[in-house]
Amino acid sequence: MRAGEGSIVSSSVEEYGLFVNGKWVVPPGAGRFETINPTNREPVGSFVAARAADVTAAVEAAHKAFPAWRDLPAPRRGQFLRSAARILKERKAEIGRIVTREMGKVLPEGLGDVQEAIDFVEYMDGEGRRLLGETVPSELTSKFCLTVRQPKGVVACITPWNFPTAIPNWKIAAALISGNTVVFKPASNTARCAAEVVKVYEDAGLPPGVLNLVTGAGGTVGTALVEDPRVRAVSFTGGVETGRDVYVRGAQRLKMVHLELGGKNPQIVMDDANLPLALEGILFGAFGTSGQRCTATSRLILQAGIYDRFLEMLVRRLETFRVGDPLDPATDMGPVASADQERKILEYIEIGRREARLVRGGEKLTGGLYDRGFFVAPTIFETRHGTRISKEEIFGPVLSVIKVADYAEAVRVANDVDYGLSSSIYTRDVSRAFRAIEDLEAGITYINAPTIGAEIQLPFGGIKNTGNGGREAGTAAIEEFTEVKTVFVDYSDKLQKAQIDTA
Ligand code: UN1
Repeated sequence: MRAGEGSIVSSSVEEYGLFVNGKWVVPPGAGRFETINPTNREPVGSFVAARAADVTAAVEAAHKAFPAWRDLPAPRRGQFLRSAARILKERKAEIGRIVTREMGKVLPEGLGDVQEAIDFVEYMDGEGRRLLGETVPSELTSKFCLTVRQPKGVVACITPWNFPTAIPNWKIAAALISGNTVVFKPASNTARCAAEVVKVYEDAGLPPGVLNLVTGAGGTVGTALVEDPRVRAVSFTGGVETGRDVYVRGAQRLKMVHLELGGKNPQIVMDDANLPLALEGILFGAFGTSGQRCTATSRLILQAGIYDRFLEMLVRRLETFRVGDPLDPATDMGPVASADQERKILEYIEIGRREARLVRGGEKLTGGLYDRGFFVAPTIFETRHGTRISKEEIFGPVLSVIKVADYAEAVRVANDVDYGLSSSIYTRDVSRAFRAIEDLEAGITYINAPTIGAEIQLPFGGIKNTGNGGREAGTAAIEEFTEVKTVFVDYSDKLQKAQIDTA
């Protein structure tokens, strides 16, 4: 926000308010928290720790704005998305740098995060001209049967820190084009990115109350949102534990809760694979975003015939893999996102040291720049299937390498985890590749490509503990945020009884 329009610019760190009913507000007496740059611990922004009453005010604003927004034809709602996409494009370089500063992913990925937001917002603008229903024949004469999509009302979008502009936009743009109004609760450690996303919609001229931002602790803000009776649906991306809590609270109130949770995604490399290609795939899949994608590859399942050779190729390649300042174009991998992340990853590395063989990395990096931020070495363990590191989500640059005898064992190992988001197989055997599409228990399967990098025009989501059945992105995004109404139009001018007059 611009100075004088709600922002209070202090000499040290910029302060942000909540965005409620079209205004940046600082509720009297509210506490604050800061976000920091994980590369050097410098502050990035200061934000309001909203309380339950502040959440209520945001829901109230969204509730009041709903009727007029719902009544606006979807293609005209799309015009706001078109403006938002244009602003995002104009500000891509600037916002991409903010993503890198606040979250730590390397700059090309920070820019990619914003590009994914742009792609999706543009795509949803187009969806506003479809919002497809069905028309089907009636069993009676002079009768028309169809379905239409209607918004749910006020929806809550609760988002993680790992894609701090893309994932909020996946939810917000889909919710808005469908005619809902939104209360947006971002992860606390990327609140600045969230504020930038909201500013984009503000500058796009979105009517007051249609999109509201509440920052603060999940236990307070998230809970108040999920429990408010006016919030009709909750879309949550984050960890399993919080997701389960959100689901249970929502279930008690019979709300639609959409969950996108963890992953333990495998890349399988068969003996017949293109090994240099599979090597580039595992580097990007396992260590891109410092392993902090829900889709990141955390298990490398190698067939015995290429096991030693491929592991050696990987270890050799990592000798020239650079960990450092994510703004430096020479850097391959930046820090992990926070002190909490670093602690959790190092704990798992300790567990791995006890139960598996450490091949490479396995430590916090120290010295120079490393001492100021949260840097963990790209880490590789050789392990048998079944160890904790081979089955639990770590969400960091830690890869478990597992040897298998054949395709059947590869699939058995790949599937024997609690999650089912992404999966990948490298093989030159086309029949086996198609077989794997059927066999791998996951919402997404890649053939000869890494487990990360899904495109926004297709559904995104997973099975087992990864979610509760829904999908984001693609046309599925519209399903997430709409109710289907079934309509029968009888123009026969007489009472026609289905199932009775047709027998
Ligand atoms: C996530 O990590 O939750 O498919 C999202 C990908 C990205 C999105 C990841 N397009 O890797």
